[in-house]
Amino acid sequence: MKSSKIISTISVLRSLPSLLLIALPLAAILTGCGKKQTQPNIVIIFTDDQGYGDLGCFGSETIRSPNLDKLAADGTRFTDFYVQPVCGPSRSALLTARYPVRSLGWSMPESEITFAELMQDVGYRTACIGKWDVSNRRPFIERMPNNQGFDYYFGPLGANDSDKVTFHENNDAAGRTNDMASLTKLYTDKGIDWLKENKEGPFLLYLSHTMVHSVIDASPEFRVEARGNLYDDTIEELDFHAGRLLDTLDELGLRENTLVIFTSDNGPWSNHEESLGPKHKGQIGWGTSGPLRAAKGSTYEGGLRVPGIMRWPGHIPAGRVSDAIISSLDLLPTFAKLTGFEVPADRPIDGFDQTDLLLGKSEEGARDHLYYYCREEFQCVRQGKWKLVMPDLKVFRGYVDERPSGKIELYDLENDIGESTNVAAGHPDIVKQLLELAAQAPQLDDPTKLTYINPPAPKP
Ligand SMILES: [Ca+2]
Repeated sequence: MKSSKIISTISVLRSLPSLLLIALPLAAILTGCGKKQTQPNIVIIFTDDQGYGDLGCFGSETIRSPNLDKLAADGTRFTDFYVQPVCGPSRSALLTARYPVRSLGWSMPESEITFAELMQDVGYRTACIGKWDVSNRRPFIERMPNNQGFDYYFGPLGANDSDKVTFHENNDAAGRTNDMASLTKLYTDKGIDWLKENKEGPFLLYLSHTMVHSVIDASPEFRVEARGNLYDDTIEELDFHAGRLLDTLDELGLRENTLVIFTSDNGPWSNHEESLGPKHKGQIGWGTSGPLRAAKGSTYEGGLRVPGIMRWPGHIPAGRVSDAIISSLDLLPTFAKLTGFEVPADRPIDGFDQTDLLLGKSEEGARDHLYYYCREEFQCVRQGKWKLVMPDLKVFRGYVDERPSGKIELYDLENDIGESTNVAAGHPDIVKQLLELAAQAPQLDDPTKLTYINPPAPKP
């Protein structure tokens, strides 16, 4: 562990008794005395720009996704699973349980503590394969996966907007390709190899796909020319390779003791003309938010509510559909409970331990509310079925047609999932309550910490 994270070391020392409870059975595994592994393996399959409506089990009538549909049938499908509205911020929030105004998105500093680092400390082998996107898309070694908790890394540090990707393997450059159709199989092959090498567990595999971020492409065997929808072809290829990964868990006898999580980093690209830059060659990923309003970049639901699926046989109820509010922010505190590490105590943590929700001991879950951000601007808050959109918003993203209305907006998501009717005027008490909650939303503490994909040149 790095010296900059010494405070969390102190908090770990304080909790030695509970660590011993974990360490003892772990030691039993390591010494081969035949006791069952008590810490679950964890596999996260994270797609890019896949919309809420872009899976069979989330209502798509055109995409065939038998493997992920089966994953949902064997586990729990979360209808109210939230991420952040764009790539880098979504990843820093996922890895640290901290809103991007704290974890800083593309600009995530070395001092952030990821769940991978914490799991290394309790005996896990860890790998990140695929898109990283929290080191400003540059090889700043101190902010790359090997120094942020992952024993093994293979993938591109950034996105594929330019129709090519440059790989790193650990901290070393590892070639490049402009064959976007090859990426889903490549990452999956690497993931399967790593699983075989680390099957003794416990392990964490974070498989972070480039698809279906534009520029999209699918391999010839997944192209359905008659359908004429490359996006759907690309999702079907993702589903096929997710199936291969799940089959590998079965073949290695790891199905029962592996928690598998599937989700997307943000909503889909919409068909806004601003998205049709020449570099995309017309291959914008025309995903769909299903019944949700807007798309990637927006803080209407389509921007950051995405498919969420979790399977852990015998632990997570099978065939369940949950409408509890749950976020990728909640993974770190939940992993803490499941794997035996302590949540960092030296900094604010925005995630909640959702273990009881996962295990079926709670239906409502641990999360009472959720804050929504676009870039550094706080924009909305949800509590229960109510969602408040703040007035006077300044930021919007070019991916979507939506523009701020300038008014307070209140939506009843239970009865109006598409946020079509602003009911603020009829519910002043709810508006007041949510405005009080909004006043507590975390804010960027230092305006010089604005997050950028590419950091501005240093001032002379
Ligand atoms: Ca994305």
